[in-house]
Amino acid sequence: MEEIKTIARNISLIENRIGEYDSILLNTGTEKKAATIVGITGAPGAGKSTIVDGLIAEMVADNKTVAVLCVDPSSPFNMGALLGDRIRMNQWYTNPNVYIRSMASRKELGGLSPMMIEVTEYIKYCGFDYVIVETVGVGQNEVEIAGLADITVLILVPEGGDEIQTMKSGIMEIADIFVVNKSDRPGADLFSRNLHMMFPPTWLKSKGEVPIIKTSAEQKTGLHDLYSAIVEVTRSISVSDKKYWLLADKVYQLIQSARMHDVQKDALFTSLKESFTKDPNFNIFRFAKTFTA
Ligand SMILES: Nc1nc2c(ncn2[C@@H]2O[C@H](COP(=O)(O)OP(=O)(O)OP(=O)(O)O)[C@@H](O)[C@H]2O)c(=O)[nH]1
Ligand SMILES: [Mg+2]
Repeated sequence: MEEIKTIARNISLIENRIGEYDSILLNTGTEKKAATIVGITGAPGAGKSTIVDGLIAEMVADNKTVAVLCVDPSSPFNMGALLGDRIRMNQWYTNPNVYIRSMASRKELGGLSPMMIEVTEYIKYCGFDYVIVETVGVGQNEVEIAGLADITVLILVPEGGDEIQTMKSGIMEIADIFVVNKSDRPGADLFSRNLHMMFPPTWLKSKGEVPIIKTSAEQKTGLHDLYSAIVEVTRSISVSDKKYWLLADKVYQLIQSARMHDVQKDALFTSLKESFTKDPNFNIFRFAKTFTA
């Protein structure tokens, strides 16, 4: 494993797009062993961080090294959640086999920030056995995480009946493992059965049986089963076209963010306001052209 200090420093360079971040990224992956990337996604509060904490314990007990990337809530109202994560994963901060990094979520382009892809790709080749990426499943995030992760775990809760009714089929299709967390609450069995009945038959034919694991992250039950399922699924991963589409989408975003690096919305606002108020013949198309000429 690379030195934690070096990893932390390089991630900061990538996050802030400074120093030799470009060459760090361009040299990523050459002749190095890749970690298995496990994406953990699900609705806010489903128990993702508590599950990650339990998974770290399973991995460490199995003599594996693990890095965790979680996205800091961008809203100040969510600082409680962030502090909660810090406390939840507290015991691991001093463990030499574990590296936890929270990252600010910058969503200029919607969905996962390009920076998240960059950091994930970088850390994948730092010598860890596993990299766990926790993202809140809102909008497109779940689908995007599948483009990054080798294995995607979708965390649901027994009260999520309405949620599966309205779940976009894309989200179900990207999950390699379903978790029904908070199964200490009533309705977990019924929910799991209903969930299973919702799997599209065509999909089961192509993917085979998809594991549904019941956990109570809080009571620490089912976590060993979840880890075993992750190990099992990792053995049989096959890369599908869906993954290449998602990756192509990522590349598109990377190109977009590289080409747009000198265009900032705040600056656009100021400059537009000025032109608009000064120029009686203001024309939005001519204004836009001054940026693309
Ligand atoms: N009853 C019960 N509560 C749980 C369980 N797992 C987590 N919780 C609680 O659910 C709340 C949210 O847990 P988190 O692990 O922070 O959930 P999260 O999905 O990471 O939340 P965000 O990152 O904010 O989206 C906390 O109060 C946990 O203690 C469980 O298995 N059973
Ligand atoms: Mg969390």
